[in-house]
Amino acid sequence: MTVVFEIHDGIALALVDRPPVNAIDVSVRAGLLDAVTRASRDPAVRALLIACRGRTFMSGADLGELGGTIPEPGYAATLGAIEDCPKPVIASLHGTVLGGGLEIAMACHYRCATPGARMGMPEITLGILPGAGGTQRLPRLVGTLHALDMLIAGSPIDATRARHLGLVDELIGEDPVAGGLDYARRLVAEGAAPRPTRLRDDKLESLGDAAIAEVLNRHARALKGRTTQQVIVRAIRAATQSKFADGLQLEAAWSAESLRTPESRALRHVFFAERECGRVPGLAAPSRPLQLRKAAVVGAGTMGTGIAMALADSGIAVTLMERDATALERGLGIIRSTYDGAIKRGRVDAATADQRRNLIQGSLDFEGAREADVAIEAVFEDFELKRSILARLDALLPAHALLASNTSSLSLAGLAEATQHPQRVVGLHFFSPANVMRLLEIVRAAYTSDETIVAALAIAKALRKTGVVVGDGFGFVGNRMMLDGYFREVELMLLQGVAPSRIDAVMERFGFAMGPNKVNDMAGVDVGTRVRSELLRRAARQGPYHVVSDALTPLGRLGQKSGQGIYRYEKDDRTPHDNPELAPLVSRLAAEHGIAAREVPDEEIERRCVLSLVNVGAMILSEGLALRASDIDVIWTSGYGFPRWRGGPMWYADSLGLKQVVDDMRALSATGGGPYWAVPRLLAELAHSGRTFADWDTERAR
Ligand code: T1G
Repeated sequence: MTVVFEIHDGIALALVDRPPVNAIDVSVRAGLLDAVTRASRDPAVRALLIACRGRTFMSGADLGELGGTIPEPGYAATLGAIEDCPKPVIASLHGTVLGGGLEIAMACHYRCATPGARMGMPEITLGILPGAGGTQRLPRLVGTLHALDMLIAGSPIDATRARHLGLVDELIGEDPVAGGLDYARRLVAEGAAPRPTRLRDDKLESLGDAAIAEVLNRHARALKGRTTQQVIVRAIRAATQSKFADGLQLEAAWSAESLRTPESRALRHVFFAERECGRVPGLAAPSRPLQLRKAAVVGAGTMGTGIAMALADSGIAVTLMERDATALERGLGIIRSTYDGAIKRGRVDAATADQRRNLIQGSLDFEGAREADVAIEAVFEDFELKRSILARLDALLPAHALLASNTSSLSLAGLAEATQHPQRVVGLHFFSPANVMRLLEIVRAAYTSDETIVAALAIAKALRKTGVVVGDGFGFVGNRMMLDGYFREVELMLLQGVAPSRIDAVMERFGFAMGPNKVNDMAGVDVGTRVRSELLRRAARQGPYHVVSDALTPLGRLGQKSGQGIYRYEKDDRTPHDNPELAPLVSRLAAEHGIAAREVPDEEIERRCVLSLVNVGAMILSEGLALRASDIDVIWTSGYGFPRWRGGPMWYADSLGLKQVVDDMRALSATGGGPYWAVPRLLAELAHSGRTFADWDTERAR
């Protein structure tokens, strides 16, 4: 029974129980409708309380149900019945009250909330216009401007703010059922009457274009390339300019339309892909829960300090180890200034920052590893140095502990062979800044045991990272696609005389937050050169292969940090300017590699950049270095800035049609990329059989 109906001293209780997040499907709607009917008819009932079992009130419509026709009773019928109930209906909120869950609450006459409740309308993150009255009732409860901001931001607000805005009428204790019943009894005792939200117009004010533009500008960065905000604005206008019933109908029609957009289908794909990537077929459930109280991190450079903060931010005590006091002090200084900056930007309060900072202790020896549950080495990319560090840590760590390397290019198996327990060695490939970036590539080497992978996935969850398990190949997944695909093709276009700023403009228009040449300069041209030199020890690559960057590095043209790279930078300014030195260097290199300059239209720039990713992605799948095409989409959308609303490179290829993609790759092989445009076997097969990468994932999941 999804909705349990009980009566407690004249108060009817509709208790929703659909784990794990009480997502709303037809059984929930039918159960609520039945509860309203029974409460209305029973003379002993004075009011109806709607509450939920488990960790949260309803967290939205069941996304699985949104793909097709929504079965009856639908949202309009269910929420209309709640709103029209002749007795007061109260919603008692706890956990994450999102989307359709908040819409149901807003159709109730009164709302109370536990202190930890958070509520919001995240539909924009899924490319959907709320479809259950949210855009029509929210402005009536919190005012039009706040409603617009909440719908555009998509992020939840806490119970105190909700109380302040009038979305919640009462804050109760920790128990939503007991507290809700108390509140309902008090309302009945006070003679509170039903209070349909649709009739509450006092906060409904029309918004002028300037006010709307101000809200959109405030979220401009997140809205880049998006369209859902436009229909949200239309729905908000309808709320202030039409009768409630008309606004509701318009919203329902526009919401159904939004569900059919490629943008929404892509965003929902990424939502589920991020939940699927944590599942590795064939892995047994852990024999004991992960113990993660203490960690050891070796290396206090950019990556080591970021990893230490990611651990401390999740409440884990960290020993940060360095070989000399200067390097250690520098690392601890980076940590101090990072937390100070976070306090200044209001990202964290001073007390929390102190608490986290104090969880990180510096050390000039490895003794701290004796009590660690996990040790992560994050020193610079030197094979022998990393092997010696892993061997020393392995000798000190307790038997249950995990031993990890943050390498982005070296053979994990080769590193693991330096230890006595290679089965507990795993790659934890963080992305810079490691305390911010959500992606974590979990690299499985030939020796890595199932238990170790299970523990690594649990560490990712504990750090609130998106952990994706990948194979121990050349550049793992993300970097391989960047080096063999995207950035290699960019460098070829530079040799063909295309200006870096044009390539960056095209890819930023495509939806990347930053163009590839700017990323190269920001990350450090030398970093790419060093990673490549390590990688090319593992496997050769046909030239020209990143010859521009690898010519800039020895010249000290390292990018932003040296004032020159692909672009030129003024002192203390990150604005890229054309670099007059680049063109002559490029012409010389082009001549050396026999590459002729030619006109490359914008459309071709985009196609070569994106399809080079798809090409290498398909090869990686063929080689079994990624479990799912959707894992690759997660890696690129959460680690490399590929626009989420395009679903990731593999989903995007499906949306183009794989037959077209194959034809394009064959045509592109004539543009000079030759062997890099050979069509991977898997891709040719899928295109030939009219299947997609998504089909391939589904087939393999069976
Ligand atoms: N539908 C279906 N399944 C859902 C779901 C949903 N809305 N939300 C979560 N799940 C599944 C998820 O796939 C996972 O499954 C499990 O629940 C736990 O989730 C009409 C149209 C609530 C904050 O956008 O943000 O309402 O992997 O791992 O980290 O206008 O889930 O275990 O098999 O994420 O604790 C609006 C989406 C919908 C909220 C919990 N609602 N969910 O986070 O757990 S649109 C949302 C979340 C809508 C109306 C419109 C998070 C969470 P599995 P989890 P978590």
